[in-house]
Amino acid sequence: MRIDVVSIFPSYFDGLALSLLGKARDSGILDLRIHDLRDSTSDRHRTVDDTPYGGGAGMVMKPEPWGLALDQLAATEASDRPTIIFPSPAGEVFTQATARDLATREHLIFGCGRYEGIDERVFEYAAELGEVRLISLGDYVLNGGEVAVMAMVEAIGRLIPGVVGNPESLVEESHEDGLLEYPSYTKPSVWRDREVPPILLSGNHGAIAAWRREQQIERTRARRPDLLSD
Ligand code: 6GU
Repeated sequence: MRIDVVSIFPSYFDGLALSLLGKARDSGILDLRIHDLRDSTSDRHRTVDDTPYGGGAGMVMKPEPWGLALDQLAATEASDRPTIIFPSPAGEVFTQATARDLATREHLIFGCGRYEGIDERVFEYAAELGEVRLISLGDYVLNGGEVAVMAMVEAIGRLIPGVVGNPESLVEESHEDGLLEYPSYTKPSVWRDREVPPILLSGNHGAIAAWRREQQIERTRARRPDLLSD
């Protein structure tokens, strides 16, 4: 899978060289490339923003650098029509289902906005190059798309076959079956007077599976009743 990220703060993404995603990049499963939007400017000051038409607070990202950057990235051999994602608090909410969907794509391009946003015509133009998605991490506001894209790339990247060593660990996770994960314990069996639930030491795999299921349902009801309502 090919993933391109465009940002005016490319060093945010240094962390993606670490851990499982770093390994996936080294092995060639994931071709992840980070691009500086300012490399697509043509003035001496490498300007990426300007004041909003109609007035108002803050600055808006200019369309020209985005047009150049998207033209270059959409024309790669990675796919005919990339999926172009703009992180935005005004977008659809990112879920595990979104991650599963995006993990099947050949080529993702993420465009990280800053300031008050990107000139609206960029989204219209991008739709000529690929499928455009505006995606939010949740109902709160970040200063820009970078942190949101880090989260999305990690959630998507770990679903690419071969990135997570043991595929079973992908199945037994919060949200994969619509429920929160069951509690986990390891040695010692007693720690600071607290015992591991005895059923986990019983060796009865059927009873353990049933107990874990109950725990999942109980936790989901207590913490995330919204997940059970449909
Ligand atoms: Cl994707 N971007 C920004 N700037 N803020 C957010 C977000 C995205 N998702 C939640 N808050």
